[in-house]
Amino acid sequence: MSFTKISEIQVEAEKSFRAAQNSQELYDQKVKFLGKNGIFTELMKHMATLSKEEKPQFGQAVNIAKKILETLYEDIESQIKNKEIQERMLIESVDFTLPSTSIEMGHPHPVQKVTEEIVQILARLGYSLRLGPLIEKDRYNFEALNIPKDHPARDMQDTFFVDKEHVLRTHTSPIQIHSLEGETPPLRILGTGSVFRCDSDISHLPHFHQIEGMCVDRNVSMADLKGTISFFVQEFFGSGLKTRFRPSFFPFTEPSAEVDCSCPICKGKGCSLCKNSGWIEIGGAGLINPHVFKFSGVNYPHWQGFAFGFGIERMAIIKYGIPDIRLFPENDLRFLRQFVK
Ligand code: FA5
Repeated sequence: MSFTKISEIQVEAEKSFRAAQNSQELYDQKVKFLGKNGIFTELMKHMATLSKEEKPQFGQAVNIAKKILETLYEDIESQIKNKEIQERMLIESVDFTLPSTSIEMGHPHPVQKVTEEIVQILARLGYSLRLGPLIEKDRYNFEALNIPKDHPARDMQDTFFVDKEHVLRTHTSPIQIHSLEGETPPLRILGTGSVFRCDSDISHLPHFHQIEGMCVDRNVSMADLKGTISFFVQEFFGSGLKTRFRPSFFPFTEPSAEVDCSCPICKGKGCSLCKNSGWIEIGGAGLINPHVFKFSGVNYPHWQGFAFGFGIERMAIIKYGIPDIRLFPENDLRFLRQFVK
C-alpha cells in the first residue's frame, strides 16, 4: 500500500463530492469515503502491513486527506443546502396574485337589522335612542307606569321575577320612566332591547325584543301620534299602507289604542298572514297617562306626550312573511343567511 493510493482516493472522493446533485447524494458519498465502514477506514487497516517508521507517516497522510475532504464536504454541503432552500422557496412561496379563498362574513341578525331600520326611520323625525337595564326595579317596570301592586294589568305580562323588588323587564316602557326622570322635555326618544315574558308558542317567545317611542312636548294630540305612526308604517313596510287605531287599554296611556296597518303581504285584500282580515296588529300606543307624568315629576298639563311600542320580531315577521317566531332565536344559518342584504 503506497502513499499514492491515499491521494488517489482523495481525488476520487473530491470528484464524487463535487458531482453530488443534492444533499442526500453528497451525504451518501461522505458515508462511502469517510464513514465508519468507509474507504478511509478500510485504508487504515493496511497500517498493520507497514513498517514501524512508515506507520506514523501513513497515519498522518490519511488524517490530512480526511481533514481536507471534511472541509470540502462542509463547503459543498452549505452550497447545496442554500440552493435547495432557494428552490423550495420558489415552489412554496405564497402567490399573492392568486384569487383568495372566500371568507364568509358575518352579518346582522334580522332582529338587529329591523331594529336599525326602525331607528333610522324615526331618527328622521328627531327621535334618538336610549337603552335601559334588563333587570328592572318593580317601580320602573310597573309602579311608575301606573301599574300598582295587585293591579290586574300585571297579569297582562307574565313576569319573570328576580327577587321581590326586581323583575326581568317585561316591556321597554320602563325606558320612558328613566328618560322622564333624567331628562328635560321636550323629548323624542326611542327605547329598544330585550324583554322577557313567561310565554312561548308559535307567535310568542319568552325572550323577544321591543321598540318604544315617546314624544313629550306642548299640545301633543292623538293626531300627532297617528301621523307619526302612519309615516313610520309607510316608510318601513312600503307606501300606500293604511294605519288604523282600535280602542284598547294600557295603564300608562290614556286613551290607548292597538295599532293595525293594512297587511303588507296582500295589501289589504286578505291572506293567511292577516287571517283574511286585511289588517295586521303591530303594537300598542296612546297619550301618556297623567299619572305617569306625576310619578316621574313632569309638569302636566304643561307637558303632554304620546308613546307607542312594537314587537320587533313581529315587525320582521310581517315584513318578511316569516311563518314561525321561534326561527329567530334558533340561529339556523339557512334562516339567517336570507337576511344578508
Ligand atoms: C306593551 O308591551 C306596551 N308596553 C306597548 C306600549 C308602549 C303601549 C307604549 C302603549 C305605549 P304589548 O304587551 O301589547 O304592549 O306588547 C307589544 C308588542 O310586543 C305586541 O304587539 C307584540 O308584537 C309583541 N309581543 C308581546 N308579547 C310577545 C311575546 N311573548 N313574543 C314576541 N312578541 C311579543
